Amino acid sequence: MSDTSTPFALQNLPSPAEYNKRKVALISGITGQDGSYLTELLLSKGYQVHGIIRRSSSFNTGRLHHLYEDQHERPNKFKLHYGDLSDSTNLVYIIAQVQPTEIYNLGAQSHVKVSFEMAEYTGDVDGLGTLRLLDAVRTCGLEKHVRFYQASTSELYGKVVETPQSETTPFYPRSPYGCAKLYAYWIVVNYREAYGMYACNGILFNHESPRRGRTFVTRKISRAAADISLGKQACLYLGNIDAKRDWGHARDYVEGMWRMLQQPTPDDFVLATGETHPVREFVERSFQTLGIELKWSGSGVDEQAVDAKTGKVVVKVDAQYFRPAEVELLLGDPAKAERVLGWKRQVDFPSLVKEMVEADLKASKSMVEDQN
Ligand code: NDP
Ligand code: GDR
Repeated sequence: MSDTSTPFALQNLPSPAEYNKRKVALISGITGQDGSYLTELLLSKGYQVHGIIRRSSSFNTGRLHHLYEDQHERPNKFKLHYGDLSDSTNLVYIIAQVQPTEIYNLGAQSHVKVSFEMAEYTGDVDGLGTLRLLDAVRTCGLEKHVRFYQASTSELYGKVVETPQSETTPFYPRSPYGCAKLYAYWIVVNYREAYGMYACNGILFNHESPRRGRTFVTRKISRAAADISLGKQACLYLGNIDAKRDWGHARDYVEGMWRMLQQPTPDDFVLATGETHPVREFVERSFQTLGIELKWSGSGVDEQAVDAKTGKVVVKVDAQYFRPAEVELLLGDPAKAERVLGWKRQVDFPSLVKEMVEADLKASKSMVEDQN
């Protein structure tokens, strides 16, 4: 049998039990939507939080701004490190330095449509990046010490095989993003089984918030509705408005991530609301929140909606936003997470839409350019 031990392991490590008396988290993707909420949660629980950020010519830490300032007062509580999921040596170095007790792998090229244009890059970062991080843990000899969370996704289900989708539903990804995340899912399962690592897949359905990236459909809609209501934008152009998603609030979902790493044994869990809504309904509710009723006409790529009061076209379907292959319906079954983790989403769909639209209305009114 070949030797799979780790020749570069850190020396003089305490036993796993002793090591885990500290609470030290390392987050890849800390500058993203989920990274920012997770950082808040872990700091509130007394963790020392380390994050991996990418070097960028433009400012990319806007979502952490309120926490970053605190860093000067709490220098040992929150620290950012330059790094990238495509750089193995860098990952080994960061892990050796930080010696985390929990790693949350949230870093990814996370846009499904972009993954069709950048398929190889998405495979490298979202798929192999996960392997690099797991191997970095092993290289440091920390595979029995660290708990590892992988940001898996409902995009693994892709084409509808059954609903609601649960931990036992077969996967059928429909994009290079979904395929890359499929590799990541299985390499996590494999390292758990092969090396006894505490590694979990959180199979998370769509979760949104006022911090959602601006090119994802919910935030694109909430921003446009706010700007249209203020006369700052004429029309919102969208792709497939009949796609259905199970949308929850990101703050609820990061709580579920943390809970997964506090169990006696590692396992995989779906986090979802158990409800599904078409993109069209998100559009209608967003405009309703601002007192605008929509009247739809046409069909397919010729569909559009007017403001019922003014008769102006405010929403139009645009073929350029359609995907080469679509995930038509996502509806998750969170029963296992509710039973085992005691997790339940707190924010319902109407409240989510309202919070996002009101936040964008406020930002648009005050003309403040946030960095999301
Ligand atoms: P975001 O797109 O908001 O954030 C992605 C993060 O990954 C950013 O911090 C980004 O950095 C970072 N990143 C991108 N490429 C690299 C790289 N090469 N090396 C290191 N970091 C990188 O995603 P979310 O916060 O919404 O999602 C978090 C994770 O959860 C992702 O893995 C996503 O695929 C997954 N997921 C998300 C769901 C959702 O509905 N939000 C549902 C299920 C899974 P930068 O800021 O510099 O771009
Ligand atoms: P998704 O989210 O692909 O589910 O992936 P997105 O918000 O991009 O799309 C949701 C649905 O809306 C349709 N759609 C549009 N989407 C975008 N982005 N822009 C449009 O103009 C538009 N018009 C219609 C899409 O076709 C799709 O059906 C998100 C990401 O966060 C992933 O990282 C994560 O894994 C999954 O959610 C779960």
